[in-house]
Amino acid sequence: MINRFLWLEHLRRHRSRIVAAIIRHLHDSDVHLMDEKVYLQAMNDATFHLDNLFTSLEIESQTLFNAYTQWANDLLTHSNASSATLSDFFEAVMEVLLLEVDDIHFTTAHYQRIEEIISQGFSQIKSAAGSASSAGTPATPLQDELKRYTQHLLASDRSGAAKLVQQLIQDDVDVKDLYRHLFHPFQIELGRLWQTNKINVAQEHFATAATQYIMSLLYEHILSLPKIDKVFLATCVSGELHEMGIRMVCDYLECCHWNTHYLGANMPESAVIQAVMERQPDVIAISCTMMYHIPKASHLIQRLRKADIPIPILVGGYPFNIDPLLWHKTGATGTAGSFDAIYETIEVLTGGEVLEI
Ligand code: B12
Repeated sequence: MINRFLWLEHLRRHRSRIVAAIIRHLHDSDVHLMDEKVYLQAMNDATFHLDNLFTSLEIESQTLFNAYTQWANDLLTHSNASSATLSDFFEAVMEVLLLEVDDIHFTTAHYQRIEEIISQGFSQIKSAAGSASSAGTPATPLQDELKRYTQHLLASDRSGAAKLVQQLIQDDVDVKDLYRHLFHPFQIELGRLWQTNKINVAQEHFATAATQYIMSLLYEHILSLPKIDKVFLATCVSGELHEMGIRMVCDYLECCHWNTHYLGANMPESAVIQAVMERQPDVIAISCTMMYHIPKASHLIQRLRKADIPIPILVGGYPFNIDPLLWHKTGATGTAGSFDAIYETIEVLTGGEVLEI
């Protein structure tokens, strides 16, 4: 279970004030000369870094904080900001937090814990050139098709990408392979291109929306497949906008003859619980991409358990692929990363069932 640390709650309660103090510390006397847009951006960035730091401490995951510092460093390097910016930021965090030590809510020992996680995070950063590159990826099926699909969408050619997929269906390519070897790697590559400043937010949004559209063209086929008497109910935690991953998982499981009940992004806890009560699924799946949403996944699981719902609960998404011990801390029954591993896991959890056609 994820512990609720009172000292972290204390810092969270004072987050806005701490963020403002960090900005003042970083920009010194220039702070009142800052353009409003620049100031708001600095506030957003600082809040984002702090939320990730506080969550790493709360879930006690050095692994995730290391991944975060690497990611933030890569992002800043590719955005042409000075590579010292992130370390400047965390130095300012330590200066500001020193003034917060009051020996009652926030002690020297807590301060040292923060110092330790930050210094370990920084000691493992690799140069951005190596860490965010896609070079050296092994050959995969549909590799050429993936290249062409990417070319179409980066050239804003949605119908070219759709025609390519329709042709693959006509050529009897397994729909599951489209998820495994086309849509999934394409979305990951899109993230890398955005992070390394090779495409902008609009290009990323366009390509993601186009992939959603192209996936929807497959639904007639996917939903008409025969189904076993099993239901997989899937949701994102509240605040979480990344729903493509769990949507793909649902489509994939429909191809494996499961029924899925997909709730999508940003689901309020009570509505998830109500849907579970009404639908009575065989497996509940909770997806979470942003690290700072992990406590919400844990909280939702606690509420489901308290409601005496004896259904296996899986958690998964980006951070769970980085820290292999994380699922356990959320109180879930398990996790899995790849489509095949997810299918195998739910088959094991529910005893398997042979499709009778
Ligand atoms: C598309 C996208 C978005 C879209 C999402 C649209 C949508 N409809 O889903 C939008 C524009 C909303 C978005 C917003 C943001 N994004 Co975004 N996004 C992406 C991107 C490019 C692709 C996501 C995706 O489709 N992945 C493909 C799927 C298949 O992968 P997946 O989700 O991991 O799912 C797999 C497994 O994890 C698993 N799985 C998933 N869920 C579950 C659940 C269970 C129970 C199980 C068992 C398994 C499982 O199954 C899948 C198959 O293997 C990723 C890049 C990436 N590497 O993922 C960035 C990425 C996740 N985003 C990122 C960021 C920073 C953001 C923003 C903060 C940007 C901003 N400044 O606003 C916001 C945050 C929004 C929020 N509050 O949630 C970063 C996160 C980095 C980090 N360290 O935190 C990434 C990694 C980009 C990058 N490389 O920098 N994003």
